[in-house]
Amino acid sequence: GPAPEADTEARDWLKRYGASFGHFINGDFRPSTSAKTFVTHEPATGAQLATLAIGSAEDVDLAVAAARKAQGPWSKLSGHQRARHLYALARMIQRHGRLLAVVEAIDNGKPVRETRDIDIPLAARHFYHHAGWAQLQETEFSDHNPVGVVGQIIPWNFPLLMLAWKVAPALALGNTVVLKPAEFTSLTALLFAELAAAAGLPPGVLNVITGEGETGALVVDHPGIDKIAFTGSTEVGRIIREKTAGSGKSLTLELGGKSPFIVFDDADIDGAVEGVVDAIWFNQGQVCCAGSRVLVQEGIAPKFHARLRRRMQTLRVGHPLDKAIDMGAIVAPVQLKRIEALVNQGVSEGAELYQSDIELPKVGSYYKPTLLANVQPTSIVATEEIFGPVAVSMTFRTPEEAVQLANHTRYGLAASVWSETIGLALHVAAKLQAGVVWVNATNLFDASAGFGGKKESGFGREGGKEGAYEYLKPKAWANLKPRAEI
Ligand code: TXE
Repeated sequence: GPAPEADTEARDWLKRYGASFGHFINGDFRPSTSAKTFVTHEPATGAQLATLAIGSAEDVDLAVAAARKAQGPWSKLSGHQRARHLYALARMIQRHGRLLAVVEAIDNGKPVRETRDIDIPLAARHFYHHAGWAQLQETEFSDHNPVGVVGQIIPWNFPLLMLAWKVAPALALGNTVVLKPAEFTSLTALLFAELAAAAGLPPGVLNVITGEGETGALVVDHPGIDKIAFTGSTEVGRIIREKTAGSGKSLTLELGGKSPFIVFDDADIDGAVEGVVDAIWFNQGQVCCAGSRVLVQEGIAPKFHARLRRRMQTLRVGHPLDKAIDMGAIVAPVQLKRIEALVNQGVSEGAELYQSDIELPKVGSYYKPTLLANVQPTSIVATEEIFGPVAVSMTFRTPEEAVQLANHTRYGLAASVWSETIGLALHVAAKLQAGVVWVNATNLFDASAGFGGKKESGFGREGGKEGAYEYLKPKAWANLKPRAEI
């Protein structure tokens, strides 16, 4: 069952704030200038978890002003000095890893085993990695300046990890931040802000404004912000792109996906089945690069589906703090309803529905591991991001047909290719329209590898040197006399 002492540590942290939070501005928590609040719930039980402030225009003004004031001195620190701050943040995440993991699991509904082993360590790693880029500021980026004050808007599927992906490179390269976490999952951002202050991060370098989409829009529209970095739905990404066009603000977008997972006849079948488990049932399928479209070569299809369905039966769904579970709760009832509606529509369009026979917990937002087989490429479940534990599968005959099916989407975030013939896998990988292609693997991330999309999955990269450049502006130094001759 749920781990009781871990639960107590998290509850004590919430109690310290009376389960009611203001914004984090200029190094301190302060109440909102407006009286408007919203309530965040525990996906596992539906119980009320905390009351959060809705950021007003005035709150955003204050945060931007604090970030602006801090940006000059922050950017004038040596790369080495900024690196020390990033190392301190990384160590803080590690030292409080258990508390962060439990708060994240309670707030988001994802298994604590995953937050403990994946979300939190990867977040720490991201700060360590970017401390390295800060160290190299003077040598690698001498002809670049920081962008300035950055507005960062993040989603709820990997709350602390998405914070790390955005905050670490921004701070490393001399920018300051106004962060707007997702309304379903603001708690680890607030806890991180508390830890950052304790680690000695100068006031104003990182500000956290909570709220819903309207608060996000206030950040996007604020004239004192030089860049917006957004991860979230394609719809909101489109609005932000339109709003920032012609505003002088820089922009990076990481949006939805409908990533193909291609299994050839000669694939290691057990490896590929485990791959699907990771691709679509990890984090309840709420993963932007989830391998949600399983494309299987005809010859292997019956055997592959049989094994996949058998494996599905063994997945355990339950309370996020229960370390024996494979899947936790869906982030919110509204997302659960969206998943149910899409699956029903898929079935009405002719898909074969397979779900495991397990019983779900009686309360809370849970959904069974699901497979929709024999899906038509034009069916809504083959084209729309479901963002839940639902794999859709189709078959193909030739590699050319696999490539065609795989690229038949408006998205282009990730892809996964499974074959024991490496020449075939690489040949196909080269033709896939995706920002990242995994061969005989899936969902692999590293702070040093730039992650991002093609097509309507967005633009810009997070992680690695490409990601560092997203937080810099090049500056050419004209030290040559203009010359007319060619
Ligand atoms: O996303 P939103 P939602 C997809 C996924 C999911 C769907 C809806 O398919 O089912 O989006 O999720 C803020 N101006 N992804 O509704 O609304 C919002 O407060 C500025 C994929 O939660 O895009 C939150 O902080 N900001 C995705 C953030 O944007 C606005 C992860 C994301 O919320 C805003 C999440 C506005 N007008 C959902 N409106 C991925 N790529 O990983 C909202 N926000």
